[in-house]
Amino acid sequence: MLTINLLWLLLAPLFFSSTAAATAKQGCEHKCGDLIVRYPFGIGKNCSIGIIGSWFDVNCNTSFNPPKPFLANGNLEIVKISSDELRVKNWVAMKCYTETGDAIRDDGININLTGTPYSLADSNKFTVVGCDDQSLFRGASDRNFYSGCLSFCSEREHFVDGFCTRIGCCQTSIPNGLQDFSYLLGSFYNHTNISSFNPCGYAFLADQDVFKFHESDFSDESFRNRTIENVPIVIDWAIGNQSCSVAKKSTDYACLQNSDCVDSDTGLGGYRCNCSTGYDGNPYLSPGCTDVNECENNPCDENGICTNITGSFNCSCKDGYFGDGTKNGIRCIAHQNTQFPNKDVTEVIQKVAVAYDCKIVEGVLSHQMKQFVIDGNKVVLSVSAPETQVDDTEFEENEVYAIDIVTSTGEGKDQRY
Ligand SMILES: *[C@@H]1O[C@H](CO)[C@@H](O)[C@H](O)[C@H]1NC(C)=O
Ligand SMILES: *[C@@H]1O[C@H](CO)[C@@H](O)[C@H](O)[C@H]1NC(C)=O
Ligand SMILES: *[C@@H]1O[C@H](CO)[C@@H](O)[C@H](O)[C@H]1NC(C)=O
Ligand SMILES: *[C@@H]1O[C@H](CO)[C@@H](O)[C@H](O)[C@H]1NC(C)=O
Ligand SMILES: *[C@@H]1O[C@H](CO)[C@@H](O)[C@H](O)[C@H]1NC(C)=O
Ligand SMILES: *[C@@H]1O[C@H](CO)[C@@H](O)[C@H](O)[C@H]1NC(C)=O
Ligand SMILES: *[C@@H]1O[C@H](CO)[C@@H](O)[C@H](O)[C@H]1NC(C)=O
Ligand SMILES: *[C@@H]1O[C@H](CO)[C@@H](O)[C@H](O)[C@H]1NC(C)=O
Ligand SMILES: *[C@@H]1O[C@H](CO)[C@@H](O)[C@H](O)[C@H]1NC(C)=O
Ligand SMILES: *[C@H]1O[C@@H](CO)[C@H](O)[C@@H](O)[C@@H]1NC(C)=O
Repeated sequence: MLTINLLWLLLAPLFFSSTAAATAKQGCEHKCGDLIVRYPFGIGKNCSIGIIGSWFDVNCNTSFNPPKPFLANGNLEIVKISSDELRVKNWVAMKCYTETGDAIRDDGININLTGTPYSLADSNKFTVVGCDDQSLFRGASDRNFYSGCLSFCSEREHFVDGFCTRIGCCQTSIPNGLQDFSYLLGSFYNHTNISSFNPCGYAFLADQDVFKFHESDFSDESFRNRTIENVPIVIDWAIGNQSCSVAKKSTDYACLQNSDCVDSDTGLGGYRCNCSTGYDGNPYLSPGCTDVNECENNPCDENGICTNITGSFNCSCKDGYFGDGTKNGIRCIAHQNTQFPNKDVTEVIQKVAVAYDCKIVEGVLSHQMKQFVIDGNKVVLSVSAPETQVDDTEFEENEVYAIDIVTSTGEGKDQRY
């Protein structure tokens, strides 16, 4: 009995996670702690894309609980892997001062990713937090890029909570494609006079949508650790250093069936693969991207019929409806001569009268009109009453009616009788 139960537990993940199959290479682990590792990245021997060395290896260190994923034998801890970027834990420069202005701690940052498939994304903002701090960001490689920002303030300033507004916090843009860069902190007055509420200054890169500045950050001893943990740096990645057009001719071209090649926009060369519209899966893993059944969450009109076709879907309409069947286009419209009885009009007239707090005067009929016939046989009753009965009929195309309605604020009875 126990064996069977265990077997179930072991087999269940294989049966139910069909996406896991497309995530990692066969026989490879696809998770390290909470991180989902999607090929071309991989955990363990021969699990990542091999053609460009071991840059896509994820070192899953199980001596931590939960295990921590690091990039390519380095010390960059990965937070998230997406189809076009990576997020890693932050690098925070920090400089702290005593009351008398002596620097007691000075940690600068120096990163060199030259020769790797990785570079800083321009969605990062270079950020300085402090009230007597300035930092210079230097990006080397084959271009010389310098940028910087300074923040100067006293306790009396009005700090805007949640926003980096140049008061206590400043931010500046960086271009994408930087691989070799450094930053460290400097000060004008060594934090003298402000050390009571702001002993340290900080500089770091931050995904512009994630970092929120708070005044309490100035005196929070755990600010650096919190930022490292919670504010990721966005890293662009690419396969190799060739453009799509060149890579397509090579034997190790990575984009498999039904996928498109997308040139990296970092200026460093390289490309990524993307499933073509109407297909999904992992474009780097055999058999490539597969046809999606778009009809699963009906993309057509509610009275439409969806047909799954290769790479797309078609919409049409059910019997009794016409149109193109699409949700946002012509949709599906009921054929006009189906079920439109005269008593529907009687009901509508009644509803309008009620809305205006009026009564419809009984015994008034609307007649169909024909050529030379004013009062045709088909009629519409303006209000149903026990004394007046008319035949149930249905409206048809091209019929003409003279609508005759009398309303009253009184009883709705003709006083002449
Ligand atoms: C990794 O791949 C190489 C070349 O394909 C092969 O020689 C080697 O045995 C593989 N190693 C493992 C652990 O599968
Ligand atoms: C895992 O991390 C520990 C602690 O930092 C370190 O000593 C060890 O070498 C790491 N193991 C691997 C395989 O990287
Ligand atoms: C970064 O690494 C590249 C290649 O490894 C090297 O040429 C360059 O000088 C390094 N940059 C710095 C600032 O050390
Ligand atoms: C700040 O500290 C540095 C080094 O300790 C010193 O050279 C400089 O004069 C100090 N500046 C001020 C304004 O105290
Ligand atoms: C610090 O405070 C002293 C005394 O109030 C003042 O003389 C000095 O100018 C202040 N320094 C700065 C940098 O604000
Ligand atoms: C920050 O993290 C480091 C390393 O994990 C730890 O040694 C240090 O005590 C932490 N600092 C604070 C203020 O939590
Ligand atoms: C492109 O990558 C290849 C192999 O990784 C390397 O030998 C070559 O120098 C790179 N070319 C450029 C322009 O970086
Ligand atoms: C990949 O394709 C999806 C859907 O077709 C699109 O939204 C996305 O922008 C594409 N990514 C790249 C890097 O081209
Ligand atoms: C899908 O719609 C197109 C355009 O209306 C039509 O040409 C095609 O034959 C349809 N395909 C199927 C499988 O219904
Ligand atoms: C559309 O749906 C997918 C997923 O179920 C199938 O794999 C495809 O074969 C199917 N395409 C066609 C043309 O039927």
